[in-house]
Amino acid sequence: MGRAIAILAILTCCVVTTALAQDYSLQPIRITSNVPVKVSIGGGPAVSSPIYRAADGAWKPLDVEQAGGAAAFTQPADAMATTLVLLDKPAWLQLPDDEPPAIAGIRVDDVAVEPGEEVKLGNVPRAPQSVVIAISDEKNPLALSRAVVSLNGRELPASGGAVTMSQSQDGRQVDVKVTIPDLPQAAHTLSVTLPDASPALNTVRTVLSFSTAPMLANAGFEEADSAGRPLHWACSTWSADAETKAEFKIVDGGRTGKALLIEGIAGSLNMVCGQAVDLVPGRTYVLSGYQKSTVAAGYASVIGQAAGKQDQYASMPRLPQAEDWTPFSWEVTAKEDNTGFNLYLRTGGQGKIWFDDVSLELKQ
Ligand SMILES: [Ca+2]
Ligand SMILES: [Ca+2]
Repeated sequence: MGRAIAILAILTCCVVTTALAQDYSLQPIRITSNVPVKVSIGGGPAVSSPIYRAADGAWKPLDVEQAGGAAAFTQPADAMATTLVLLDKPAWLQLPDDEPPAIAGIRVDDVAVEPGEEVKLGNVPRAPQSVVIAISDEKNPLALSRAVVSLNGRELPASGGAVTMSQSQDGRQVDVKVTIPDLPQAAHTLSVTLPDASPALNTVRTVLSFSTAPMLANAGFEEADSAGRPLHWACSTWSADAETKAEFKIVDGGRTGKALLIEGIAGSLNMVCGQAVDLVPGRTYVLSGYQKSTVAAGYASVIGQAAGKQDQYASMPRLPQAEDWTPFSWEVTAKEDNTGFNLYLRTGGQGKIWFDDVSLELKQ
């Protein structure tokens, strides 16, 4: 059975290893019993420095009888419930080892990013082409044959792309290089799982997420709801009074197709159309688009939250009045330690402003 599984693993395995790589996999025997069971293993198993794990986690020598091509032992009294047995302890194995490997470094398109169990790259103009994850273990080699690399929940290379691994001579350091295939405009996750080659298979996992979707939905203002307001944008008046009258509409005559019209008509007028944006704190973004207007009142703001309250409140200078479609551009850096960012297109007072072909992108 164990052999059949091993063959299947070789056939389906995605991993290309270098000539240096050794097979560090072990064949530990897991025994679960509350009474001392006698275990006999036939087929002439290799027996060398046999050990077992006691209930307190310590590894101890195991008495093994060998006769007639079989190895037999009794589950020791201090290893009730569940224990692991290793009949053939390789010279490289260091025990005890209860620590999973560590993520020593991550490089995305050759640029170092902060390593961790969760790495959020946020919105990117295009998918990375290569991701290299350096993994190391203090005590034992890494079990490359048990590595799992998945893109959007599917193992590579079934999901496209490729994985190569290079392992250090002692086996304790591995660079996992993932070549990312062409991806649709959407949110993506890449996960890498790798255990050490100890009997417990202490495992490290890291998940990188990134999105190649446009940061703003319906940024060309072609889609309206049944009330004629822009889909994916929340439009409202802030600090309105009883006289406030304003309109938010998708209208014809855009720079391309349709456009967003915000019109202040009467009363106190502070008008916004906004949507949530997935900004990474510390990164700089460029908002660009086109506007025309009857008054010099339009602008945009990014508002972030910290500790559950509004914190970052960044606004661009007022846009000039413009009879024809006029481009604008504004750079904004997402404040550290903020989350829950929203971008607002806005205007104040009476008058009309049209927005079209807006985009928000990470600054290169
Ligand atoms: Ca370890
Ligand atoms: Ca348009």
